[in-house]
Amino acid sequence: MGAEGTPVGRRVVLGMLGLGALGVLAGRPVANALAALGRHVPSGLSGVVPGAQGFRFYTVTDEPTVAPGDYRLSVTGLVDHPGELDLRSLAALPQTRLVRDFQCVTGWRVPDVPWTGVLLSDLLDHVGVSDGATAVTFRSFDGVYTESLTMDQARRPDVLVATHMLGAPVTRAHGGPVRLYVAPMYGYKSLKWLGEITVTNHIDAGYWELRGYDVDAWVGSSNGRGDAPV
Ligand SMILES: Nc1nc2c(c(=O)[nH]1)N[C@H]1C(S)=C(S)[C@@H](COP(=O)(O)O)O[C@H]1N2
Ligand SMILES: [Mo]
Repeated sequence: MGAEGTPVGRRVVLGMLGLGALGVLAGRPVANALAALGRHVPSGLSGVVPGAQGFRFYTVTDEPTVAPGDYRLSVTGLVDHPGELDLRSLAALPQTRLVRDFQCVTGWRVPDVPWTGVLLSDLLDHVGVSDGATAVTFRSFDGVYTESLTMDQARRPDVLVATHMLGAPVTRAHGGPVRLYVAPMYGYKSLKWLGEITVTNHIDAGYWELRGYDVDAWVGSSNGRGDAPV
């Protein structure tokens, strides 16, 4: 599979649900696992309903919410100036616009998506990265989803802390008010509901990577897929 616009197959959806269930079963009594699976089924099914512009909405938790005025992005770890950035502080940093495809590892791809926000590299310069830092870890304010990038990947000119996509503020369903957009990698790297950035000296395998996906998630050369690069 893998052509543009290919619907997510039943096998893939069941496969993803299965992976989620396995992760839960590994650590908890079966009754809890079944309850958890029940909670996750609606998210899995909503993932096969086409969203705006060809996106599908994916989440492994209930969608978290925060009022824009209460939003804070915490930046910690190996940085010179740890602290919290609100939406106003993010808007005051240099803004970058990218128009690039979005490709999910399950097969769907949305062409030519406009994204705007702060280059992660500019944000890292703003807080100052300490000597010895080699990686960056991200956590969503849903508290569950995590991702990471090497410092070289994080410094790329196509990795964005996005406040806008599709010409409007990032919606709650798409991870608003702030999400990551890692253009050259599969969608699971583009963490939604970004709450915390930690500069570190090691790679932390992310949510889906602990469940079998490649940590280096390049579109076209990872996860055994033959997609065209983004
Ligand atoms: N917090 C969080 N971020 C996430 C996910 C998630 O479940 N939770 N799913 C990822 C996956 S697998 C994809 S393909 C994209 C989907 O983005 P969308 O829901 O805006 O289409 O979000 C990524 N970021
Ligand atoms: Mo995905």
